[in-house]
Amino acid sequence: ASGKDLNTAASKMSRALAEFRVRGVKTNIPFLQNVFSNHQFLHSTVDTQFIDENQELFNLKPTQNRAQKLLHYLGDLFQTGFAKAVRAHRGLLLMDTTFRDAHQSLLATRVRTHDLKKISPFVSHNFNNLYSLENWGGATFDVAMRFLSECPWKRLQELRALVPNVPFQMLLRGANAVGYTNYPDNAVFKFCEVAKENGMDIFRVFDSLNYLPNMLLGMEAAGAAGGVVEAAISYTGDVSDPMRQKYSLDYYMNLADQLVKAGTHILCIKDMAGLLKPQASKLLIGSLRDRFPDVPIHVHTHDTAGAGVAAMLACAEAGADVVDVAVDSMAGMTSQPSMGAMVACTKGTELDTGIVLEKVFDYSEYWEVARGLYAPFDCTATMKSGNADVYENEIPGGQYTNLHFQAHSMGLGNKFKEVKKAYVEANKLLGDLIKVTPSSKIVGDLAQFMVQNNLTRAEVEERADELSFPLSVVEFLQGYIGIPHGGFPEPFRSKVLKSLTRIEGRPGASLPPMDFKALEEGLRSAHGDEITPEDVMSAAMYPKVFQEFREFTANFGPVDCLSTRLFLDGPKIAEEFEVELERGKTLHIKALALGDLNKAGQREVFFELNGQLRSVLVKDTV
Ligand code: 3PY
Ligand code: ZN
Repeated sequence: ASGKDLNTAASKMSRALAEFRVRGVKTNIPFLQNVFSNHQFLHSTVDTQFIDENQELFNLKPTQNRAQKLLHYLGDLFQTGFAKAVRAHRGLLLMDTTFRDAHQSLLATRVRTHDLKKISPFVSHNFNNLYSLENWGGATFDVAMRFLSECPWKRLQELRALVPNVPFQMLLRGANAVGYTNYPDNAVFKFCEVAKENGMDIFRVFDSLNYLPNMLLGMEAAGAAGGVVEAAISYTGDVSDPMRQKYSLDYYMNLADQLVKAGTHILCIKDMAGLLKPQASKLLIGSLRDRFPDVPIHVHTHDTAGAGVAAMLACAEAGADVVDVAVDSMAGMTSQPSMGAMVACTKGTELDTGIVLEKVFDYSEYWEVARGLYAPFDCTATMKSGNADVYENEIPGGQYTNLHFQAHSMGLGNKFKEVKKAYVEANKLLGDLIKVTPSSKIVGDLAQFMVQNNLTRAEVEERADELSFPLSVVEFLQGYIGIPHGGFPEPFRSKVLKSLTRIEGRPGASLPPMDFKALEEGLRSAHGDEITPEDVMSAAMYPKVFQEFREFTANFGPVDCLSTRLFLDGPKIAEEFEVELERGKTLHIKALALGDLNKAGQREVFFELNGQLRSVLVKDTV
């Protein structure tokens, strides 16, 4: 294989397999037998096309337990091979966040599977040298069901089918999985297992307090599922500022030591607020590179202050293997730095990404149009730029946009500045936390509480025993999400909690295991027999949201098949359109007319459906 081919998912896999072959191990495992008896694999070069054309060779269908165990062993070799290929790769690798964090940060996570699917073949054909495509986890799981009325698992399955050749990456909130609070351990394990079965490859695992026991749990769950484990240290403060002692270089190096010792395949610095300045990048990434020469380093940032490209270049120069970008029209501000800028700035240098700039332009053009469909959710409706004040308030990208939006919609537009100031004070009250979902929400809740009640930090501290704090704040102090670096703030904690219980150690350790059988039975009696293991996991993560999603689909059908304009705005009178329910099953619909309002406040709406007149009665909202 040429050096360039080593970028591709197929050659990463084949490298790992080849390494296995070199060791001379014989196997009875069908999929390896398949691959090893394939003449092309054994005797010629392979690239992504090899996977595209020989997908049956990679069907993992273990028939017995021994095979399953061996697969674990082989899976482990594969991950190791993957990590080695990443380290050996020349040039900078990119993760594309357009399908997840970019729209979580700019469009309130509203991008629908429909629009992701349309561009997926293009990504598969033109971006097969990406390190990975981040397309799942974080807030997407919740939002898919809650606001888009679509199944997050179906998204994963459909994208996997359309993009078989680029590794998929998800964001796992450690012991919080894809939720906002700790789940029982077995729920996190099962979640990772089902995610892996549905096509997920790389699990970025973080904890919102960098609380090691929570991180280890998530890493173990991802590893046991056979995923590539990418342990992520959430970054706050400024390692290049000698005045910022709490989150110093030593703090990060010690944490990295523990994560590497625990066997992470990839080490990630997750700069969720975009605080990593070029100077700090040099120091932190340079030190990590020296300490762990064999461990791939991946860096994530947000461009809120506008220094994202500069910081990621500094990280790459200091030895990072992979950095995160979003396509140009979905980049910048609270999203990731621009893919086009990174590709152009590294072109022809040692860090050349191998990505074709012209293809980035085409990709960006698609998203510029698609982004327009989501205008009602677009942060640029009110927010016109990023702001370097993020270095002071340390608000994560997605939350920065949310708080701005909330301040505006509550008529507190000019209060955003006040909310940001309160956020700084709330953070100090809580002991200067790492701030990322869900700890960031706790700080945000306290900040809004302070603004609404016109309270200063000194007043909150003084009156802590009599104020009714938001529940999230109280639960945090009780220890529901883990223990912050440096411990809980005292005497604030004792004043707020009084005699309320305090959880010792890792919260998940004291939660009873989830009973999946009982959960499944409950779902069957509520929604009928067609309940999949994926549905059980959706309900395990979000019981109420899942129930409402199922009720909605039972009433309104598969709305995920509608185009985004139809889904958000509905049809115009006389408009004709097609809805593809599945391949070969297309509905031709024409919206004809609205009838008069009846006494019950309903209106008859007339359609032509596949040439036949149809009408439905709907509650009038005009
Ligand atoms: C999430 O948890 O959704 C995040 O994006 C954190 O940065
Ligand atoms: Zn992020």
